[in-house]
Amino acid sequence: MSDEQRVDALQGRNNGIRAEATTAPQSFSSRSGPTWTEADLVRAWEAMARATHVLIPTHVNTDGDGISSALAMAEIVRAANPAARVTTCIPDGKLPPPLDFIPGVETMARYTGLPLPLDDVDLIIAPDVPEVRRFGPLYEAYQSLFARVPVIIVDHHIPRGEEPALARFIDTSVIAVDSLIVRLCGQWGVPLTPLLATLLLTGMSSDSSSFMRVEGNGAPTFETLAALCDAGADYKLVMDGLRRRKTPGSVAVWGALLSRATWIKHVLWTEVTPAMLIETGADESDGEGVVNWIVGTRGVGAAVIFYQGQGSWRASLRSTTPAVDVAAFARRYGGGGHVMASGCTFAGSLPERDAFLVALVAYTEAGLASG
Ligand SMILES: [Mn+2]
Repeated sequence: MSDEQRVDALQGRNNGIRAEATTAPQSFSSRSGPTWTEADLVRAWEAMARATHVLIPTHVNTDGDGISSALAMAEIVRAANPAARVTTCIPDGKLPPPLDFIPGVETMARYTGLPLPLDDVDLIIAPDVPEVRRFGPLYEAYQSLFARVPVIIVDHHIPRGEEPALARFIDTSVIAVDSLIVRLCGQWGVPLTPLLATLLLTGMSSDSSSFMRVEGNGAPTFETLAALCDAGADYKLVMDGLRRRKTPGSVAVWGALLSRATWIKHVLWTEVTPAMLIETGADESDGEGVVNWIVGTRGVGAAVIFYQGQGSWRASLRSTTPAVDVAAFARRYGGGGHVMASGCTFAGSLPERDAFLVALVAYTEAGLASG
């Protein structure tokens, strides 16, 4: 089947839903350095120093830098205020099994719908998210808490808006929010303990595909890496945990995902269905790295992996050039992320997934033509 035929076939199945108008992706002011001031540093430190109970959730569908940055911010709060109570939390209750090696992850509360003891929370730290809505079920259940309590945002994603915050520490030029936290430690005078260094290394390695992606010419990333190693980061633990050690299910699910990877023009896509997970005995997170792997295929402009939920899809997107801004594409579906790595969730079944693909193909071709 030719690419055109594939697109036509998809459009046919959509009962005539056509691709969205193929405007070239707008260039978004995506790469900005640090946004914060001395006053932000002081205000945030003072809030941590006088807090009674600090809530630090990670985002839904959490990952290496999500977990590690929440635990790292907890260590920083303990440095500012040894008497404070700190609750770190997985807001959808789901810890990807491969991340169980991260030191301290067993101390994280898991929100599964049962109430958590959060009544006296008087400070929220939101690492690795542009807005607290990314705490999903926890945010839904505790909206009044989130409305009442001051929030400190620490993030490297493109901001979605100007949600009220006590302070925001945003730098979209760093590979991982953990690189930003290394800098904050220096600015706040928090010593890098071996535990803190191990956590921050975990996030940096996780978000950079083990340093395949770097900041600038690479020097800023490797200087930070050297500082973490000097501070006693457990390099072997992190590399084994993130890269060498795999679950038995991941081998089976990768095989299934790669065998059904399909090209449409410059888009390469695949999907995880509930049936595949049952057949392979895999967890949804076992397929997580596949999209990073297939996007490196010659000829790809954008790659996407779909995760089929109940009446919904989660899409994880990657592109090979800023001209195909997948963060802007994901925002159309209420998602976001980075210019070349993003995600979103949308309702529907096969027709909606196909419409998404048709739109992504048109968007990718337009981006490649303009870039
Ligand atoms: Mn993350």
